[in-house]
Amino acid sequence: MSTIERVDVLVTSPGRNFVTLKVTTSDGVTGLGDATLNGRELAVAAYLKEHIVPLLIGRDPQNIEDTWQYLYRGAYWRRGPVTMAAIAAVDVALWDIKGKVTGQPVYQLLGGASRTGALAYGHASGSDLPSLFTSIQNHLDQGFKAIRVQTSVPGLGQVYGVATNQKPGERYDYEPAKRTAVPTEEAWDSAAYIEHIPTVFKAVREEFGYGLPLLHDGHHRLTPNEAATLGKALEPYRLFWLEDCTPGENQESLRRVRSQTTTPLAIGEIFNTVYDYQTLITEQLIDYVRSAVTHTGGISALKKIMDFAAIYQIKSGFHGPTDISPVGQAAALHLDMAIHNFGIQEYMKHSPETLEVFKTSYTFENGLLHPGDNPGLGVEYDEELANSYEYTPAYLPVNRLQRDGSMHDW
Ligand code: EZ4
Ligand code: CO
Repeated sequence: MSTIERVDVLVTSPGRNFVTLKVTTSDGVTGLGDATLNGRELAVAAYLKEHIVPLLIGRDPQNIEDTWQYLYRGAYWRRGPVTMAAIAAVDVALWDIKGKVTGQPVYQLLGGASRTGALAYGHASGSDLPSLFTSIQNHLDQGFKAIRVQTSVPGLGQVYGVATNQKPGERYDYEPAKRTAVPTEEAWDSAAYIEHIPTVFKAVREEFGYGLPLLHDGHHRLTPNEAATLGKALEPYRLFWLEDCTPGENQESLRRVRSQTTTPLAIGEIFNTVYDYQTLITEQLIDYVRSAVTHTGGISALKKIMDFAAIYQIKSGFHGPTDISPVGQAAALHLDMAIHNFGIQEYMKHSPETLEVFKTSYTFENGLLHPGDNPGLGVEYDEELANSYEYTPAYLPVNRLQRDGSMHDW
């Protein structure tokens, strides 16, 4: 029997921080898993090193489900982003190994291809309408067939999702986690935002027409009633979805939004288990599951969430910002290929420096992502190059109300 012989927790920082788990079997097969938790990376690295790696040595790498249950139930302390990112990294690395051992790309092991590729959406942004239009056009020129739209809000400074450095032909390069000793601070005003966003979508529809799927991320800032107001105001512009319109800890609060607007709703990038979705799914309060494989316990767990969601006609829209490593993104793409209720996949291209450390086999053609057909996930990690990039602390920003400086959701 092949056993898990060695497990390495690899931290690198080619412009931004990534934590990768590398599992090596006694047969010399290696598997990779993503354990990156933006702004809290070393907590997951320590959880893995101190508490999980010792438990993996000697286990049978083939038994993915048993290992998942061993780490989830066996810890006694369940759930939470640190634990579930660590379990995800193990799960994904074992799927990578199973793919390599069987000579199959992971999506084949998950049931095979349900589609020719995963419809991807890119991130356009602008501080005003002309720069936003340039950014949208830039994405269309790169082949994107669906686009997320974020803009500045009059009277506010830097806000979530707006790249400051975008020129025609350049890669959208918005990284909210800044390499500062303490988080940067942004100012917020929900009323100004709710007033402004519908005017932006009106202008974008007038310029680009109604055929282009458009998305928007509210980034957890509104109350249920404010979110309902925004959803209604956006109905004429037929969004593909409105994401994270309100924080999701209280699942029941989505009832108010859902009952008041037909704008499709997506949520879940900070959720970590199926229980975070239970009410949202069974009451059909959302249309799209936003989880990342990396933050939801891996391929095994997210596949189960999607099978549960399928019963309620809810689709996937997995999280794919650049703080999900290429390993995490590849894992999402294999799941995207296999599940029936795929919706869309977020895609922010990683920097050239990142893609030198992580050699990927996935492709982006005609608006669709494909994971490639290499055995396993199709990602290789250049450890020597990775070691030349030292970990640099970075924090996501915090948000304060412009009016009086109260802390608000970022
Ligand atoms: O702010 O991943 O939809 N995407 C997002 C992301 C998150 C970052 C946080 O690390 O909301 O840009
Ligand atoms: Co989001």
